[in-house]
Amino acid sequence: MAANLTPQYYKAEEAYRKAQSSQERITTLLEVLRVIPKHKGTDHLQGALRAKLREAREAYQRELKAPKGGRSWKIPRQGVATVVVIGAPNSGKSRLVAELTNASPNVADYPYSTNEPLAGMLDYEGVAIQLVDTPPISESFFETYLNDFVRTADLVLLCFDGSSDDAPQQTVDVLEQLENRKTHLSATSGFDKNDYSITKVKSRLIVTRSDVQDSALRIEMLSEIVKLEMPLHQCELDKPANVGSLGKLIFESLDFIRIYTKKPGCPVEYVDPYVIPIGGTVEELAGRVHEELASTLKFAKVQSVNEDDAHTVGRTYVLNDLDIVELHV
Ligand SMILES: Nc1nc2c(ncn2[C@@H]2O[C@H](COP(=O)(O)OP(=O)(O)OP(=O)(O)O)[C@@H](O)[C@H]2O)c(=O)[nH]1
Ligand SMILES: [Mg+2]
Repeated sequence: MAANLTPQYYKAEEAYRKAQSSQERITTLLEVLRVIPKHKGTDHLQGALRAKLREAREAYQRELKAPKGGRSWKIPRQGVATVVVIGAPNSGKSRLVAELTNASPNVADYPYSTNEPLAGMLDYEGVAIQLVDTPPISESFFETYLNDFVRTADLVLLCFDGSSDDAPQQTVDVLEQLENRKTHLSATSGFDKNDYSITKVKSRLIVTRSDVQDSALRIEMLSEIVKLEMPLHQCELDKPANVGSLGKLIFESLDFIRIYTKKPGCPVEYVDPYVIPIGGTVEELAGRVHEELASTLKFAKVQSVNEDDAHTVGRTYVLNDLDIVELHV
C-alpha cells in the first residue's frame, strides 16, 4: 500500500535528518510522528520512526550519565545551507574549500594532512553557503563524528582524485565506511524506502585534477565497481573558471531560488536576496520578510528576469529564481 506522504511530513522528516543532538532528534521525531498520515500504508514507517525515537531517548539517557568517549565535533550551522566535503586522503577536499571560501585549511601534497574539520563560507552571488572541510576517510580510518556530519548535511561533495590510480578503490572504501553506518550517498536526501533505517544524503561526486590523462578512465573504473547514484562534476581546481562553475553547481544542487524585494516606486538593490526553496510562493516570501506580512499580504507585483514589466499575482503564485517582488498589504 502506498504511503502517500504529505509535504508537511517531508518537512518534518528533513528537520529530523538535520537534528544535531539526541535531544533535537527526540523533538523532531515527535513532530514527524505527529504529522505522519496515520493509515495502513505508513504502518511500517511509523514502526521504524518509533524505533528511532527509542534509540534517540536511550542515547540521550546515556549522554546524561556518562561523559562522551572519542572525539566529537559540532560545527554551528551558518548561511543558508551546510555542504560537507568528504573523500579519500589527498583527494582535494581542503583545496576545494580553500578555493571556494574565506577559510584557509591546510592544503598539502601528502595524505592525512587534515585532522580536524574546518568550516568556511562561500559567497555565491550574495548567497552565503557553509562548506566544511573534513579529515580523510579510508578503509582503516574513519572519524566517527563524520557520519553525523554527512547525515545532517544539506549536500555532500565526495572528492575523487582524477589523477590517482588508487582513487576508484579508495572512493569505494569511503562509500563502504558510510554504508556500514547506514548512510548512503545518493542523488537526493531522505529515508531509503526499502529500509527505513538507512539515511540517504544528497551528494555530488567531484572529480578533482580532472584535466589529467586517464581521469575519465578512472571514473569508469569506479562505476564498474559501484553503482554510482549521484551526478558527477569534473573540476580542475587550478582553473578559476572551473572553481566558478563548482560554486554554481553547489548552489543549483541545493534547490534554492533567490528573490529580490523592492519598495513600490524604488529601484531594486541587488544585494542580499531572500533565499527560499524551489517551489516557494509569494506567501512564503512574505513570511520570510516579516511574520506579520504573511497574514496581511494582499497581492504582489512580480518581475521575472526575462520580462520588461511586472505582473500582479496572488499569495499562492510560485516564484522563480531572481524574481523581483513588491509585496502589497
Ligand atoms: N592541480 C590540481 N591540484 C589539486 C587539485 N585538487 C587538489 N590538488 C592538490 O592535491 C594536493 C592534495 O590536496 P588537499 O586538498 O590537501 O587534499 P585533501 O583531500 O584535503 O587531503 P587530506 O586532508 O590529507 O585528506 C594538494 O597539493 C592540492 O593542491 C586540482 O583539482 N588540481
Ligand atoms: Mg585536507
